[in-house]
Formats: sequence, C-alpha cells, structure tokens
Amino acid sequence: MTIIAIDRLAPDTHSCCTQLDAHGYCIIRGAVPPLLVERLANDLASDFQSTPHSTGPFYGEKTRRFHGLLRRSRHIGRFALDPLVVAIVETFLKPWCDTIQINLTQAIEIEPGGLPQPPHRDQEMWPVRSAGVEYMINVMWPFTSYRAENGATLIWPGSHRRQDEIVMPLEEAVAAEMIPGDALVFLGSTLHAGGANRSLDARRGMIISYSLGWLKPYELPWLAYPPEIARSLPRSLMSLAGYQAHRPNLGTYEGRCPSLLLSDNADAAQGAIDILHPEQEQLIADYRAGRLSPNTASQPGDDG
Ligand SMILES: O=C(O)CCC(=O)C(=O)O
Ligand SMILES: [Fe+2]
Repeated sequence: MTIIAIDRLAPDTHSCCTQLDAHGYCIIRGAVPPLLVERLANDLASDFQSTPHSTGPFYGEKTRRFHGLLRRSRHIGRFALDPLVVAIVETFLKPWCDTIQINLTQAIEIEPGGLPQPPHRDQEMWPVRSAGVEYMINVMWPFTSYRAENGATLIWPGSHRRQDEIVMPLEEAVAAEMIPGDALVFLGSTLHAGGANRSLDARRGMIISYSLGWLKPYELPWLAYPPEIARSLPRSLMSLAGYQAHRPNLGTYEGRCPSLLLSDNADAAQGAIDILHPEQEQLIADYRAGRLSPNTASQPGDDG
C-alpha cells in the first residue's frame, strides 16, 4: 500500500483531515524546514545522551525517552504550534471540547537492535470509548530519517474504523518512512507501533500529542512546567500546556484560570471566578427566575 502523504507546499487542512478521516493517518512532507529540525535535535542531543534506557515491555529496553520538551529548546514552539497541525487537531477534537491541550511531548530514540513495540492505540490510556469521538491526535516529528529497517513508526491504515480488533495482521501495516521536516499525523484510535531497528544507527524523533482539553493528560504539565519555568516560556505554549481553564470551571487554581500564575501578581489573594459556558449561565438564570421546574423536561423539538 502506498503511504498517504501530503505536500506542505500546498498546505490544506481539508485534504489532511480527509485523509486522516479515511485512513487514520497522513504524512505532511516538508512541514518545517529541515534546518529547524537539526537545531532542535542539537538542543536535545545531550538529553538523549544522559537519559538512561527505558524499562518495561511497552517502552522497550533499547529505547530512550524523555519529556518536558517545551522547556528544553526554544525551537519547539514552531513544532507544537504549527498552524496546519493545530488546525487539523482542532477539526477533530473541537467538536468535543472548548480548547485542546498538549497531552504529551516525548523524545524517542530506538537503538540498533530495538524490538518492535506492541501495536496499540494511544487513546486506550483512557478507559472510555464513545463511538465517533477522537480523544487525541499524535504528531511524530523525525530527527533522523525513518525507514522500515531502522524502526519507522508502523501504522495500520483504516484501523481507526476497526477498533474492536485489538491487533491486525502485520502485512496490513505500513512503515511511515520520512525525513526530517516531515510530520506523521495519526489519530488516537489508529493502531500503530514503533518498528524494530535492524540498522546500525539510532532512530531519533519526537511525539507531540494533543488531546481534548478536559482529559487528564499523559504528562502533568504543571509539574513539567511549574509556574517559575512557565513564566519564562511563550504564553501560547503554556496555554496549550495546562495554563488554561476549560469551561465549566475545570483545571483551575484557587477557583480561577491558572493563567493567573503566569502574571506578576500571582500570589495576591484573589477570589474564585466562575468560568462557564453562556448556556450554563442561562440555565442558572432560568432556574433563579423560576423558569425551570422538576417536571418541565424539554421535549425534542422544543425551542426553549
Ligand atoms: O516510536 C514510535 O515510532 C512510536 C512510539 C509510540 O507509539 C508510543 O510510544 O506510544
Ligand atoms: Fe503510541
């Protein structure tokens, strides 16, 4: 099967989303300049060196992984906030949330001899499933070339439509072959795995994933980026990484939007402030005005 790729030179959210919807993944060729990937990879090189091997059958013994990438390189914003990626993510997730959030930033190295990862769907980390709802979107950014022989991510096209199948035949998988600058986007419901590295060189890259803004994220952003660090990072990034309440009143600090921790007067005593949808405010107003009573459940087709 051919790999479903899109050329960034003609960025088009609609065609990326169409491919994601049809196949569960797409590759954006030339999403960012390779030089930028090189700069980012250079910033992270010493972290790769100092990070011990992962432990456990999922992560894989011959891999190294580290997180909190938003604080490790000033180049990361160009990746995390890529307009095409954000538009794609919002198209899939915004029907189910007010705001999206960063679920995870993870650098991954698969060393020579690394075994294939067990196939999985990343959104299985949340023990709920609602038909047609995507909980997260993944973006894999390669730092080295990704080839079938060095462990390129394996994707099972169409697996997002076959969620009852825990595994699918290996022959149906494709290796997402890429070069630095490309980006592999795939749904949280798409079956995938890191491949086996049968080459002599390490395969390096990073995943930035995004989820519904009200879900518990994989990586706790307030620990990865405590306020004293968050204050030194771009606001737009920190909004995506936990410093933004989600209506109604979710993910707050002292009853307020946690973005207050990014300001200078963060320590001043402040009262709680509701963060509600207009419909919720209206419902409360209706209740107070006596327009709601226990026996007046609205009927389908009612106007109000
Ligand atoms: O390394 C890869 O290609 C995929 C990694 C992955 O899917 C995971 O760790 O959840
Ligand atoms: Fe995964």
